[in-house]
Amino acid sequence: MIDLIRMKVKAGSGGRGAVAWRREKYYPNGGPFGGDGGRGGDIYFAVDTNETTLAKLRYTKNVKAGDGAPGMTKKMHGADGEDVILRVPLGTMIRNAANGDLMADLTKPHQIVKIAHGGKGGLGNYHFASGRNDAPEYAQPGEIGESFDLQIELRLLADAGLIGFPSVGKSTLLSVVTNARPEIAAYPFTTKEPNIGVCELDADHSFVLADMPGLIEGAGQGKGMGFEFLRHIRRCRVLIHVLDMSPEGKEPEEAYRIINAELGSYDAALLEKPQIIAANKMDAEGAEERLQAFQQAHPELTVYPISTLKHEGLKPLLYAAYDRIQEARQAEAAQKKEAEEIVVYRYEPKKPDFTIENLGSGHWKVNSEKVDRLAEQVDFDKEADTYQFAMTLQKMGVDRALARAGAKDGDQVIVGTYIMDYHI
Ligand SMILES: Nc1nc2c(ncn2[C@@H]2O[C@H](COP(=O)(O)OP(=O)(O)OP(=O)(O)O)[C@@H](O)[C@H]2O)c(=O)[nH]1
Ligand SMILES: [Mg+2]
Repeated sequence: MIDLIRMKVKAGSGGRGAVAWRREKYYPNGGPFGGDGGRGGDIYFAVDTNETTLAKLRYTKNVKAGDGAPGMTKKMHGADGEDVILRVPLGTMIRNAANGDLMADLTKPHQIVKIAHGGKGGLGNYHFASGRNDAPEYAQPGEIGESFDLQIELRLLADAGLIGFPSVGKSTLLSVVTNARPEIAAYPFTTKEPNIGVCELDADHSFVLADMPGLIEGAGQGKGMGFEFLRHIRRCRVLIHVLDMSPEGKEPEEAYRIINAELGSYDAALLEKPQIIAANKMDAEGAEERLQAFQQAHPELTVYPISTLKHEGLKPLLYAAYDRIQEARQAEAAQKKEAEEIVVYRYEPKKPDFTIENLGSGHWKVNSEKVDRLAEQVDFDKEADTYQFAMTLQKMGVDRALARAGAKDGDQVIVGTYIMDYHI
């Protein structure tokens, strides 16, 4: 079963800015004219509700988005790199394999997340022209695209999960009450990975149901791929425990006991989940006696006798499941609300509003969205405006940071798309 894969992703790098000169009839020795490099492509993950496994990505080991093209003459932008969108099933979790950090938890249909950001394109040389240097030979290189080693895990997001020994009729039940078409056969371990379907009781009542591969004794220690299956069960809100009442099946009381012992040995929290008992194959001869024996052994349990084959007894079982799912949904919502209410003050360490980049040969760049926005509003032809802007930068600590980084009197500082002279 494929539900845990690794892959490397690399966003595109930005294209290099161009060093070019204006050479036209009336400007034989025109100024710098090199355009900016294109942006590198991003890497996205998107939920595709038609997918139920990660199988399609199994052999995808390296994914790379397109690089931005270099800038061109006449201040023309290089083309942006192609983005890549990888489609994954609902319930996919994406982790940074280097440190285990959760980068995305895709729990909503149509959710899309950007995992690796493409690098910015470098600025062309026309940005670097200034009073002191009207022929800058310098253009910025493109930024390198982000790259990650990812661990991608699928945990099925089902409201209810069908559990039980092999061949008890879990997949048959799923096929009868949902749109899913799982494989069904008379031999054990027919289901190798969970199937998922939507059970629509009526226009307003529906839930997501998944069958699980059959569990056996020792599953809680990993036997019969037990770990793989139990991982999925963790995310179900409610469990429907299917028992085989036909004489061919394992004795129901024993089956019930073993499965619960395995759940508990894997993770005690699984035993806290609401469990509904479906006594299947009631059409078989001798089923009635087995049901009675089971009920006597477990008077505390409500048992729903069904025949999946004959479509009998299904409605009461499904409505009971629906009610428990609703209770679980409401409890989750209340818990979430409580968590939101508790967090009133959150400590946010203050980040500086800018960073300083040394471009070499006396050129510096101030990287800052805030400063870029301010610069947009400044009319650099007006001395008062320019002065005001310089004062703001000083107040923000940009001058100090430049001095600390080693800027010298007369160096050139790129702010947004403008060049300023640096004076101590
Ligand atoms: N008589 C009778 N047979 C049933 C009923 N439900 C399922 N079966 C039969 O039981 C066998 C196993 O059914 P599956 O649905 O594949 O069982 P499963 O629990 O999904 O089995 P695994 O995937 O191996 O864990 C098939 O031959 C079904 O036709 C029922 O209500 N009555
Ligand atoms: Mg099955």
